[in-house]
Amino acid sequence: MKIIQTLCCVVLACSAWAQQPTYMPLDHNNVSCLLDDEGGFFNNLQSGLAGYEIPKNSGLSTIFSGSYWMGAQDVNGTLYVSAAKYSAGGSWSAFHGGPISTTQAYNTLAYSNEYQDAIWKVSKAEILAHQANAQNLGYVVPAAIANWPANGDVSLGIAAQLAPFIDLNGNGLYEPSQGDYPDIRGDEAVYVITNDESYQPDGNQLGIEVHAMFYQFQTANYLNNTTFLTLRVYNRSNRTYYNFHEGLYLDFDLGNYSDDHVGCDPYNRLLYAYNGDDFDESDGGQIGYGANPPCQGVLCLSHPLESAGILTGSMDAGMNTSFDTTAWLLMNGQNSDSSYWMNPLTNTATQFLYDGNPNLPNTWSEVSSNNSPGDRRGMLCISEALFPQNSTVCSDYAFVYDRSGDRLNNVQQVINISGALLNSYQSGGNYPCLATAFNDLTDESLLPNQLVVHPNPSHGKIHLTWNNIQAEHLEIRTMQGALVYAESIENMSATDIDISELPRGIYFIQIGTHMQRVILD
Ligand SMILES: [Ca+2]
Ligand SMILES: [Ca+2]
Ligand SMILES: [Ca+2]
Ligand SMILES: [Ca+2]
Repeated sequence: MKIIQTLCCVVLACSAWAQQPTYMPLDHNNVSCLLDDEGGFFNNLQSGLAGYEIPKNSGLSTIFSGSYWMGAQDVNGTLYVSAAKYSAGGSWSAFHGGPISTTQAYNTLAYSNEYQDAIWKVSKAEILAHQANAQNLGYVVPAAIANWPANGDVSLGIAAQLAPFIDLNGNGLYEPSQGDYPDIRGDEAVYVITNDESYQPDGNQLGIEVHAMFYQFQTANYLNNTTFLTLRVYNRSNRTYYNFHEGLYLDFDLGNYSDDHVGCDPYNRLLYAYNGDDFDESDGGQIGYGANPPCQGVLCLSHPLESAGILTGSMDAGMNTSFDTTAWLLMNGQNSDSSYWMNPLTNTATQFLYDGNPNLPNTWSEVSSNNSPGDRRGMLCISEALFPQNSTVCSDYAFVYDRSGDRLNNVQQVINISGALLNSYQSGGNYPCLATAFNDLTDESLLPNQLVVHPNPSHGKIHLTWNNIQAEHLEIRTMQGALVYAESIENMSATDIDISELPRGIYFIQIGTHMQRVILD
């Protein structure tokens, strides 16, 4: 039983060291997720329950837990790794709440008063009300805005500039009573500051400060099922790093944890989990999604992927004794015995495990490999060749979800959503890593392209709608790629088609670079 195993881990972790994470929920759209200030996210180690619930208040969840893996080498090739794994036998975390103190003031009352709970939440509505009222006589700044961790106390060796804010008078000081306000993205955001220096389980930490902003939009489209993450990593050590790797380690549990599959799509920078069979049963500890289980993915908007894939038990066999080395090897596409990951179709080394589409039979997926469904964990990783001291690496991610059809349709939809978000990002959408100030307090700049097919499965009559897609033709192809239908769609945004004469089966509808899978039955 998953839950009991995890509770044992929590007891071990707590007895090994007394750090207590502070938890904060983010639940402003159809997702309710739990965040903490010890390098973890989407989990609750104290209760042993999954922490990424979707739909909100359903008791159903797609991710059990997540954590950061950061690693790099110095000029001599020495390895530095700060990586957390929730079940790594008593030292599950490599991060502790709060910013780096260059004077090692971590145990002072001033530091612990400020950063005992190194996690903050503020909403767009609170900021708008603050903007409207800040100049009024007798106005009291609300706590969520007053407590924003914008400036660090330099007398404690903390950086002067921490969380981003709109600085109306440009003096570098956060003065909410003068109208300054937090620079967030989304309708609500949770901001977390952690470092890998104040807690050192093994002494080869990087000396980095990690700023994580998780944010959500409340919308009528798929963004309502999306959580965004911006990570800003500050190198506050006295070393220049090479081959910096940043990984997100995710224990997907798609409802019932024991019947899942995982795959990746390097082109769309995506790692995703889907159910390994058509029905997600409940088990004693976790409600299952039942029929038509969803697909849950995570993609990196800012960076191409360095590696991604499913992590099997044999890969992390060495984790409890040499976890840092194993995490580093995995981020580099190697097993814990240093052998390289292999693609069985090409018989060559690969950084991407199961990089095929499970809808396409001649690609490498857990479906085409006839794998037995089971408990799955995955990792996706990006890299920067150079990470000098006093510099920052910024990365934008999105956690995307779909449950509009059967389990494999949902995989295709998650791939399509990822493609739409990447298009939006690469055409200069309003994302934190792309801008010095990103709080324009409107959502209109975030309107990704979409192609919607209804109904699906279909008996032949299909209604299609799309927006922001520039293309001259709509095409329908078989799974083998044969063209069976084409239509000119210039200056259109919707059409009705009838393919009831075609043989029953799976088809792909394509407009420009956007593709949807439709089942004809
Ligand atoms: Ca100011
Ligand atoms: Ca499942
Ligand atoms: Ca099942
Ligand atoms: Ca799992």
